Amino acid sequence: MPEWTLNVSPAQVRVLVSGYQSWSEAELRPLTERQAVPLMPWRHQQGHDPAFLPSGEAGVWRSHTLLALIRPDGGGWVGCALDATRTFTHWEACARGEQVRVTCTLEGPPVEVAWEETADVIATVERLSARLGANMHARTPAPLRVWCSWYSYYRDVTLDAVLDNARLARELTLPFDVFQLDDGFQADLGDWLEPGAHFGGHARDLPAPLSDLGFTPGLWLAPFLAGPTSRLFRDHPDWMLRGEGGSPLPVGHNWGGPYFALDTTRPEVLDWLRELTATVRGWGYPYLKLDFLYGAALPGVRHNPGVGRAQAYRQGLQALRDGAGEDTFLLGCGAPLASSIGLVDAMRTGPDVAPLWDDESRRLWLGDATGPSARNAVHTALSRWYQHAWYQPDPDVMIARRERSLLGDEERGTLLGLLDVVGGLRASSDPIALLDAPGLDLLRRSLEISAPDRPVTLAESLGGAVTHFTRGTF
Ligand code: 9PG
Repeated sequence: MPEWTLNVSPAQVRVLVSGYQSWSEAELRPLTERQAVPLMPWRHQQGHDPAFLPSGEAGVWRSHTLLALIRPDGGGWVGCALDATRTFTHWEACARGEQVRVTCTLEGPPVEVAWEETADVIATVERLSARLGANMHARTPAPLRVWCSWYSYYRDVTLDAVLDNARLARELTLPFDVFQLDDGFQADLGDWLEPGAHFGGHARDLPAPLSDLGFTPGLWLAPFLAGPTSRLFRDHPDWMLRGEGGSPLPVGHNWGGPYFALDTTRPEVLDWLRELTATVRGWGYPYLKLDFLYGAALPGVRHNPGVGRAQAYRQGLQALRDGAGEDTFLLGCGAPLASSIGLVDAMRTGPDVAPLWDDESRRLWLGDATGPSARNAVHTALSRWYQHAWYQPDPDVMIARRERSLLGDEERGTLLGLLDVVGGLRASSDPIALLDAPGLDLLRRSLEISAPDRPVTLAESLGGAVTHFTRGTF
């Protein structure tokens, strides 16, 4: 375990940390503060790495893959894994009197790790992050503009609602590339190929009319999950990741109950995953949002115990990529970040946006900034700006509507400004018929991709405001 002792007063230092998956918190904070640990134990699986939770002690900060310490003059130290395919890299910075101790622990086979002292932390973070991306052959495609059904229709989505929005978008010449159907179309969690009763159709019937309207059809899947009432779970209980006692391990609580994950060390599971993405690709979906991917990376008992968590995850994702083909655009979500480089085109880099700015009671009192809010989404995505070298970042949707939203005008403006800084994928979920003229104008502005066709550094995009961010005032 590499370890470094730095002769710097902890009170002088801010620390840049990132949780391992899309929804986990990432932030830049004074080292002497306390990294929050969610009070609700079930959030430890859904938003964090249960094998590497924050310690909860003041002056101790944990981070996955990359960690940076910044002095007031902008100099400091940066550590970064330079490969991350089969290994999780765990960093810890710890205040010790007038020194700081940093340790790096690998969960998985050895990988090359960089550690540098630098006069310019931001530039060094960018450079090391780019090396990691290059080692893993990051995909950095052109940004897409996506309409997604989730943040207004949620699970009540219908085939007609998506088509009505697509028709209106065409009529108003809104510049979307993709129309993406989210959660709510399927018979059950895991039974993706059969329609749910209320959806009013079958997901395979959507691509033709969407393509006729000139949009690329997109589909949401949580391909590593199975609900307890699903046919997938009933037919293949032996395919599930297990707990120490031998029964299927619940890997989270959503959809009204616990849910389970597939064990991606089983060859028959990999076959199923390949077949799944090949099937939906065959229905006419060249854009897939692959969600809740963390399920395959959790600690648990696997069929092949010789395959570690990071490696099990990666081979599951590889199977999804193989089935989908190279020409399908894959967006990862709820996914281990560094372990996905090279296999996904884009990645959600924060928790969900919601039509409200902040959920303070959950964030501050319950220690959980992984819940849906505009603040959590943009704050976390911004704190991962350097990951643009790994994939196209997805900071989640803009909310332009005034109706059915608690966001004020200023908050909508701030959300748009920060989404613009993060760059990457542009998305909206507003029911288009709900938008008045200023709302439509705001939506059009949010779909303008102002970022140049090369990655932008934080310093470039924020200009003078970079000190505001690095001082941790946001
Ligand atoms: C569909 C949604 C949308 C959304 C995704 C994801 O921790 N949680 O319980 C949790 C539940 C849902 C969630 C994120 C976290 O949202 O990010 O865009 O696709 O699933 O169910």
